[in-house]
Amino acid sequence: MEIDEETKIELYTTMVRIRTFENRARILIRDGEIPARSGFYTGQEAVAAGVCAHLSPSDQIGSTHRALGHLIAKGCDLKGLMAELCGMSSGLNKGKAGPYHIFDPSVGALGANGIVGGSVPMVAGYALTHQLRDDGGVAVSFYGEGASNQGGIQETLNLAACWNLPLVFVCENSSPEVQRMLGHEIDYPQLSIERVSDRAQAYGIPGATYDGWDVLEVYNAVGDAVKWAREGNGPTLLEFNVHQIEGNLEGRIEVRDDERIWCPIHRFKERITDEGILTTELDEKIRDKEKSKVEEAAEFALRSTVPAPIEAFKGVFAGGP
Ligand SMILES: Cc1ncc(C[n+]2csc(CCOP(=O)(O)OP(=O)(O)O)c2C)c(N)n1
Repeated sequence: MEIDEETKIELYTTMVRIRTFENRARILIRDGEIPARSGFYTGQEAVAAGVCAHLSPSDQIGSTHRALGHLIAKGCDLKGLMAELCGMSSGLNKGKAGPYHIFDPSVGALGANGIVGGSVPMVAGYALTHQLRDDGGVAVSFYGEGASNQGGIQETLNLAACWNLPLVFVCENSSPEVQRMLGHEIDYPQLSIERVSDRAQAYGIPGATYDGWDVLEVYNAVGDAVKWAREGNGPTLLEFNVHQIEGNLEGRIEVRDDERIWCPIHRFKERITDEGILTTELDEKIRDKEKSKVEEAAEFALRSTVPAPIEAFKGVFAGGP
């Protein structure tokens, strides 16, 4: 699929926004302003950007314990997001969700989920709603390879296939060598299941594995799967190999030389620079703009107030005190 220049810049900008936001959040954790640990998405930005570029606010995503990238790409308000991380009453969920359960239905972000694989069956409910309403909407479920053997995910794959749900399964595989699947350790080629996406054939749905560090490859693969789902053809299982860039990335957007080969932002920057789409001036403009938006979000969060203790009882149970 030919991808236009505007879309390429949009994908690049989304990835820069995620990296910039997470780097700022790392500093806030270090400074004790975010009173919780958070799973970071550094190195996986191409997947969230490439997936969410195909979705509108009326399409939903279900996310993981590394949700910030997904939530930002889906359009969550940066101020509300940062304030939520800091546990403030101005946060998207009034400071009650924290990093692992942030959600924002207004943009179709069903939310982070601290339960590995937990959001997958839930987001299938949105897919069923789209099907019943016949509104052409889709739902996307993000999960990791560690989650992929959870019973709830296998049941959801089965149900989505049986009911032909408009649901795209997006598995971000960060460690292909530690799959606990049949065929990995025994020599039965006819039973061999080596990739998460190999499971798709058992459910009779399309499935394939792609490079998750190549944002254009992600964009193209998801474009086909989303179109397939919107047209009523049912679910697809997409697996993206990713590399989680570990280490101390505090406050810097660039990764170390030895990490660059895996860095989706660096790779894409080189590519669109070679294509003459990204100039040094445009790159600086994008980075400055994202940095100031993230800084505004951090200032907003730091100026906010923590919820009063009584708030703990509100919005939790119907009929509470
Ligand atoms: C049901 C459940 N089991 C175990 C955990 C503890 N846990 C947190 S992260 C994690 C690993 C998840 O691996 P994967 O799904 O591949 O995601 P990744 O961390 O690689 O992005 C585990 C086991 C959990 N949160 N929920």
